[in-house]
Amino acid sequence: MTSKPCIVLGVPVQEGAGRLGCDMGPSAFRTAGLISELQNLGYIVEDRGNIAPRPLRDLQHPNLAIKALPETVAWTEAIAEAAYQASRDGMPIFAGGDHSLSAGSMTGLARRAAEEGREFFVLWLDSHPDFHTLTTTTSGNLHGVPMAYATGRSGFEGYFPALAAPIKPQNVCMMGIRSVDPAERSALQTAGVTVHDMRSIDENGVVSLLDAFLKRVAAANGVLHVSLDVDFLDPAIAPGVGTTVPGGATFREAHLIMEILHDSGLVGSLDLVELNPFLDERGRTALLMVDLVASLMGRRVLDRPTQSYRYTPKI
Ligand code: 5AB
Ligand code: MN
Ligand code: MN
Ligand code: MN
Repeated sequence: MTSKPCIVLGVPVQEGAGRLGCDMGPSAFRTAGLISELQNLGYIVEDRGNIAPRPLRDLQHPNLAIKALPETVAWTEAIAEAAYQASRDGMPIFAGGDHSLSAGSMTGLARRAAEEGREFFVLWLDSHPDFHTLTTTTSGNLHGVPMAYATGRSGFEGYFPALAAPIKPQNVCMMGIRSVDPAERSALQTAGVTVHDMRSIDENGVVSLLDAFLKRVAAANGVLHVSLDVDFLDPAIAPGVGTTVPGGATFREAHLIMEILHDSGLVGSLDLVELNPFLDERGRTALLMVDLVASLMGRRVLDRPTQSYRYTPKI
């Protein structure tokens, strides 16, 4: 997929989620073999260790439901800068950490893409759209806002860092969606984001939905970021997450998405988020996530391309 090194960044942020434990995610990913799997596939891997948040500032928002706003902003500043730097040096892989991580990763990566004159796309694999603004969130858990922030929805100004390059909603494709709050639903109606809910996956299958999106990325000579929330997967196979939603992607659907993404040669960066090792069962969710990374990065069952190989890989 890439001859560039894989740059692994641990991001032990947990303040964005409703329950504690995502801070152990980076350790669990490393214990599950993230680094060695990548090396076994032939990549040079640079593990940059764990990111630390910037100093806290006193921030208060009129929405009193919001939790940990200073902490989340401090993390977002640090992650965005690390993402911007790492994307110059290789393929960044963010081992989270809750999904507030993506407020930093996506915006730092989008800034890099804009500077390089490349169109930036996001494949969002999640049961939730995370499309709340600071005003609409009722839980106050800021892992529910990163996509709204990164696409430039209003209400983040003066709290979160100013966006160097807002992501075009038309460049975002969500898959696996099955839990949407009323305010998110009405915002998504007009936003221009492509949303494939689980029913759409049931009816069409992941292949045609993903192919249509990848064709658009390729036609724009775009760079693709993949954001993988553990709760995209069915909780029966991935219990190590705080926000389980039944009816998620199966083992094969998830792997097939990763295999097709690999063959496309379009993926430039990856978030692995919402793993909560405290809720996991003997590491099985961490191991499954690492297994999916291996498929994304080119592991094959056979020693040759599969028969349905549809892309000319850009190696
Ligand atoms: B996740 C919910 N919409 O705002 C909210 O896991 C859930 O990163 C957010 O996708 C889930 O609290 C955030 C009910
Ligand atoms: Mn999420
Ligand atoms: Mn989610
Ligand atoms: Mn979650």
